[in-house]
Amino acid sequence: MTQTTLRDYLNGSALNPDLIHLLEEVANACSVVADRVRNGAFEGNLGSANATNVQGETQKTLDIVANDEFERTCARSPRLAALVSEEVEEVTWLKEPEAGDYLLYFDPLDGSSNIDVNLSVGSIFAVMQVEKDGDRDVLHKGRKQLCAGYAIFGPSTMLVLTIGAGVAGFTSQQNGSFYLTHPQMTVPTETSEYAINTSRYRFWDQPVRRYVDECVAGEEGPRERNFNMRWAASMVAEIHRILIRGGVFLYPADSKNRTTGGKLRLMYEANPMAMLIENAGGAATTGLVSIMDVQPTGPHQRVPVILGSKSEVERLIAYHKKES
Ligand code: P6P
Repeated sequence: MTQTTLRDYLNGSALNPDLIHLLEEVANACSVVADRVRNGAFEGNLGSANATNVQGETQKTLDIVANDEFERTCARSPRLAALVSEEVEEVTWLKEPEAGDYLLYFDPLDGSSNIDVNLSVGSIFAVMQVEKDGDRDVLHKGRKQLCAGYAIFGPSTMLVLTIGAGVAGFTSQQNGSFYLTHPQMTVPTETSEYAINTSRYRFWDQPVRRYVDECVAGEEGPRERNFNMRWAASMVAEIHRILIRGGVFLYPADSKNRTTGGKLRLMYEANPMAMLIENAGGAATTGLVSIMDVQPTGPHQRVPVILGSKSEVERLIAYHKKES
């Protein structure tokens, strides 16, 4: 049986050829990052880079390697105008808005604190259209994303992508090529699995405490069924699990992150994942508004994130509404 490659899938779509070119370069960058992560121990790339990024987080050597790879590879795309990276404070303009068509937002290596302990990590990306009014604006709502996806470097290397309708998963073979293995990824509406860093319980607002308390109460509690909890400390791994078997992921606003508005970044973590989850039949909210309706105020803005199986997300929205 002939396997469908990522190129076959993209060429069979209605996407602009220049956007297809960009997405292929993103896939190439992900393949190289996967190799560099896999060979980190042999290339002296494990451990800290003894630097901090714009987020104030300790940069791993591989964070910098992955960012440089994305910049180098994706800059080959003829119509890419600008790059917004988690690892770089300023927006990198490759050409004036009039001379380019696309903006690439990316977290080159998400969950990198997991690398040294050999757990799944990945790269997250989204593409938006440059607006030709020439004032170099990158702060567009997530609803304007043309496509979004992630690569996950786990037992297998996969690329999961939405180009507007539906979500497709591609698995990499040794030669670095991606083949369609998960043609229609969907999020089950119902779930009994939630993901949250429960060490932050004492900081949570009441709606989140109520939701988790009810899950923990199980069949003796108001939900009258038992729940399971997972926390991978890697957003890519959490979202991938939800796209495979359902679940709800929460990194909510709390009393510790109130001033920053949450932990996860809007432009290159929350928005891309929200597009994937919504296009797979799930829901994605800050607790108060849909993530992709948030008007960005800065390239590294943080937002609260609650996303996954629609029935659980809608319950959490109702709990937040009751409190507001
Ligand atoms: P915590 C990784 O640093 C990340 O940005 C996400 O990938 C992940 O979901 C979250 O932070 C983990 O946060 O508080 O468990 O370290």
